[in-house]
Amino acid sequence: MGESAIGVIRVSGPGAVAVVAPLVEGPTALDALDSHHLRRVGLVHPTTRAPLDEALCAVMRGPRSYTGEDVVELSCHGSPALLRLVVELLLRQGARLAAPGEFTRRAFLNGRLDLAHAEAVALLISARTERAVTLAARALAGGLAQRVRAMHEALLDVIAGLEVTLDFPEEGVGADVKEAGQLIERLRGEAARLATTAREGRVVHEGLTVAIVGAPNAGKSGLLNALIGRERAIVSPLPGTTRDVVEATVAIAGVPVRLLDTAGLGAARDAVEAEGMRRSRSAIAESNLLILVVDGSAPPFSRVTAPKGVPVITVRSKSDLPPHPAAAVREDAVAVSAITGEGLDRLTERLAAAIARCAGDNGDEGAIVASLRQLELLERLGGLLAGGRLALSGQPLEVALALVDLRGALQTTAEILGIDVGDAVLDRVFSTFCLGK
Ligand SMILES: Nc1nc2c(ncn2[C@@H]2O[C@H](COP(=O)(O)OP(=O)(O)OP(=O)(O)O)[C@@H](O)[C@H]2O)c(=O)[nH]1
Ligand SMILES: [Mg+2]
Repeated sequence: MGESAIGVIRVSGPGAVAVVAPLVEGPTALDALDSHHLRRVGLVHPTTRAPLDEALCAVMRGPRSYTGEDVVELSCHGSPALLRLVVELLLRQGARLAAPGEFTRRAFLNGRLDLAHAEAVALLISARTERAVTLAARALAGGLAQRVRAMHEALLDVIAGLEVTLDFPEEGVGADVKEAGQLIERLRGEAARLATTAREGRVVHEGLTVAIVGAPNAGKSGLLNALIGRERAIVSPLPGTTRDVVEATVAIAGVPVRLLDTAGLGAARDAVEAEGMRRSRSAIAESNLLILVVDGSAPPFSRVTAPKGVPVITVRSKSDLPPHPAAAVREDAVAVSAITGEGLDRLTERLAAAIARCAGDNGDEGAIVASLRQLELLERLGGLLAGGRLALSGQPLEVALALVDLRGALQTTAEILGIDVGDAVLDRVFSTFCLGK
């Protein structure tokens, strides 16, 4: 909590008006305030009646409120001390502090929004780039929920049809098994597509980690500074300058990218350098992509090996200096000078292309973002539908077996939408919310 222009205190529940009323000065009867109107009120200490603040007060009577309950919001001035005092006085009147996400949890329990919608609220609040905001706003508008609800309905129909087929095999009633198989195959494709775009959406939302690695003195810290446009890391002609990992975040292709400048890798001369190199190796291990910096103006140095499957972009640094005759730099290396800025654009383009391979580059047409919970469920859904499809295409047909998978798939779509989910799921969803939402 810090100083701000205003600070909003939100009270929700059947007793909201009664809890706030003793703090409101004079003749303004909170009870008589019109719902959904802002009113300027004097706030006073409930027993001494000493003035505390002039605030704007809104009463929003349930069920037409965020939580579906009576809600009172006080927009006070943003002094942390004042806000703490007002909250304390409200607690003495019988309120209690809300748990993280409790307002949204109540909204969900009161049927004001579905679970996918509630999760979209959390995604929107934690979005860090414009592109992440676009995806979360689409989730809030029901992008994912609509598509999953359509699958849920289709599954209900096909399961009902297949159950009839199973019960009356001779009568030609119920679902046509071949058609049902085709429908399930279509749903499987849809689930797989949703899972893929949701996985890409999570990259846009959470961002990527990129370590800048190479030999001591290769120009790594200079490159970090040039990429972010400020002197974040110490640059010096002494090899072994960087010891701790230095972090900075930039947005590339709409994705938040955490750049890690690391200690140069080589033969350590003392224990501190050895610890620095150990940190470099763990930075490499947690990275999605590496920038390998090779000094083209110096003789070749020990090579850095990237973990399997992690893409590497090689940079030939210090391109403003004449190349060293023995320097061994890959053909496809990007020549960059941190001093003149040459090659920085090309490097950013290469980074953007590599990031697009993880985050999708379909111009966000139809792209979605989902919570981790939803993503896991989408992947499970695809697997169950594939199982159901397989059971219906075999000889002999195994309709009963297919139904086991399809009922699982139906249950999974219900869980994504938050129909019939238990407290454990709700705890998991709402614990990721910030306080006060
Ligand atoms: N001419 C030229 N010199 C550079 C460039 N980039 C870095 N240098 C110089 O190279 C030296 C090492 O640069 P750093 O960025 O500190 O190298 P580093 O890879 O971070 O080194 P360690 O942290 O010691 O591993 C410094 O003297 C820099 O001024 C460049 O693009 N051109
Ligand atoms: Mg350095």
